[in-house]
Amino acid sequence: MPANLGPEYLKAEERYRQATTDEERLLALEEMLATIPKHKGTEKMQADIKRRIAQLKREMQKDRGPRRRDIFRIEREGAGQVVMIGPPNSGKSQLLAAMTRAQPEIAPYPFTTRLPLPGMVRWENVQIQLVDMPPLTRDTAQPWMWAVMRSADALLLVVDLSNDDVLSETQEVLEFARENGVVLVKSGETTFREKRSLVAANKVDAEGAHDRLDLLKEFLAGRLDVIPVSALTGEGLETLAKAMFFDLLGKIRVYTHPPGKKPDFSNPFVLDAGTTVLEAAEEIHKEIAANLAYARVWGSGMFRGQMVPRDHVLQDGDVVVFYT
Ligand SMILES: Nc1nc2c(ncn2[C@@H]2O[C@H](COP(=O)(O)OP(=O)(O)OP(=O)(O)O)[C@@H](O)[C@H]2O)c(=O)[nH]1
Ligand SMILES: [Mg+2]
Repeated sequence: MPANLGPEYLKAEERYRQATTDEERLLALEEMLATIPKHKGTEKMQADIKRRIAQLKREMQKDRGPRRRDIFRIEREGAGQVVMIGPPNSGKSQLLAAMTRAQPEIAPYPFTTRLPLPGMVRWENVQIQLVDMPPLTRDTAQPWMWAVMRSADALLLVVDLSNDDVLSETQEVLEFARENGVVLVKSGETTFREKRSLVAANKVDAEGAHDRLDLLKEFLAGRLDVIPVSALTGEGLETLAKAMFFDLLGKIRVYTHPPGKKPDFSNPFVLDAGTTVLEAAEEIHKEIAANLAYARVWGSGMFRGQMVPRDHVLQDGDVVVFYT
């Protein structure tokens, strides 16, 4: 037995043993691989896990046919996939309808939404995929919902400021998710179980909403950022879309063009914040990266077309021209 297997790995292994379906087995194996300490002593184990994953995937491919899980898999589109979660009736579907062209069912009673439904949020010159989900409650949550949440780029927790129970509802969702291996965190680097998340405090138009908003912020104490919105009046939706792009997905927009041409500002390259000139070249065109001599950058204040080294970190809105 090699030393230093962490508690996360041991839990994943336990989940693998308890798994009753191939999907659960696969998720557990992938988590085992992600959490196993990477050193010489575990090389054999790592290889063994990889072999089991490959074999399981082959088996799952074999008995194809229209499989249940395929109905619930949502193809990622745009700058990133943000999955909405929250208590019943908080206005998730209304928010999807307000921010995208999707037409979900919306009703004044809980448990309206039964299936995931994606839509595209258009913000400035980028698009973000937003996915509506059924409410997340202990009595009604389906196993596929955890799979959708885990494969999302980020989560948007939608809570209801018209409801006196907003704090307990919020806490309940956070706890329930954590128990199922989905930990909502603010931003930055995340581990396997953590998901970058943001709270949309919806129905800010309702009576008493601002008092509840203050309580909610106090309750979360900076653990998660809170953006007050109204899916009904549209208040805060622009701010929310912007925060989803920059804070939640951690993206920037960069423009480029061949030397001597004009950039196309309607068509940005969407890159991770922190991307360097060389990494950008790699994303945009491998050939350029291989022969990159230097680049010029316009934007981010002090840069007016000056030469920058390959490890220069790009900012949102930069125009970069590569010279090979
Ligand atoms: N006042 C107000 N009402 C809202 C707002 N957003 C949604 N609602 C209302 O809240 C109710 C529930 O909205 P839904 O969008 O169906 O809520 P949901 O979270 O999708 O509900 P489930 O699918 O059951 O989880 C509806 O009556 C909406 O019209 C808002 O910003 N302000
Ligand atoms: Mg709904």
